[in-house]
Amino acid sequence: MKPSLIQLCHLLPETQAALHERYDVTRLELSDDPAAVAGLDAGSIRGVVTGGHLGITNAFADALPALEIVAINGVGFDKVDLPAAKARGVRVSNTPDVLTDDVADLTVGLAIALLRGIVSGDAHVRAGQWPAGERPLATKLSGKRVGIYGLGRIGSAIARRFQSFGCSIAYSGRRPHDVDFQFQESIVALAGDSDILVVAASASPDTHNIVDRAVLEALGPGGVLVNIARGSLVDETALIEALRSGAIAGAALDVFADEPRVPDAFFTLPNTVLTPHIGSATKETRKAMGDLVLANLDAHFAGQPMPTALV
Ligand code: 8YV
Repeated sequence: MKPSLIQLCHLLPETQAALHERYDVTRLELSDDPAAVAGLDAGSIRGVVTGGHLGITNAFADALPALEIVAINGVGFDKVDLPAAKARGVRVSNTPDVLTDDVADLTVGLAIALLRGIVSGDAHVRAGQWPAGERPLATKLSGKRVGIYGLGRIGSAIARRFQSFGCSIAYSGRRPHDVDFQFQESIVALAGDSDILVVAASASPDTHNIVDRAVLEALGPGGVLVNIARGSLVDETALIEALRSGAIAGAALDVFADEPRVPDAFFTLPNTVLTPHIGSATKETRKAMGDLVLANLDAHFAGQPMPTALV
């Protein structure tokens, strides 16, 4: 008999097909209401497949007494209570590495789009405004000082890309790494020495709203913020205020505190570039992520070690 799974996130059709071949899959929306699983034989559900941005709540997991594995289709595990999973003997896997390039590529793309006015330039041409006048001059990227908060796998890939633009790299985070980049003890100090502040750390209670008013003031009127990590790392109220007042020059954001809801205030701020959490959203990467989700599930149900286990 195929093991029964609940699928909470969207998957590519080929991943979906492979999942259905091997497992008995029920597609559901994540909910804290135990009624969400009421129509199912909850006691038969042995696995949950979920997105990094979705995770699983303890209430949902608790409604599944036979749960053995939560396979995250993403690198972030901030929406899964790992200690609670461990205490219950539920295993958790994620999909690191395979999405690193895409997230790092997007970071550089966002920085260039913001500094060079690519999005507003595109709108200008499409609106037929070019004959009426030139766009204001933009800001150069090459050679700028880039500060990276969170020099993990993704932060390091971002650093390598900006290095190839002749940018200097500094970083901050939990601890210094064995790298040639300058380590700053605090994110305020990092922001104070950066033209471009990139948020690449994972979300946790320690990093909640870590980019606050003091950090934005340190970044200053010439500085820009790029966030490709999680919206919860940035105090959005302070950011909107800083963008309005000119305390910083601009922000490029792929992630928001309450996705997919984005504060209306961002829509009217011309010094922003906003994307809908597309860091890993390419066909190639989503295929690789799906393959890794399947590999983790298959290993678990075969009694083998999972390739990318968190717990
Ligand atoms: C995706 C992500 O949005 O990897 C993560 O943690 O947030 C993104 O890659 C998501 O996980 C896709 O399901």
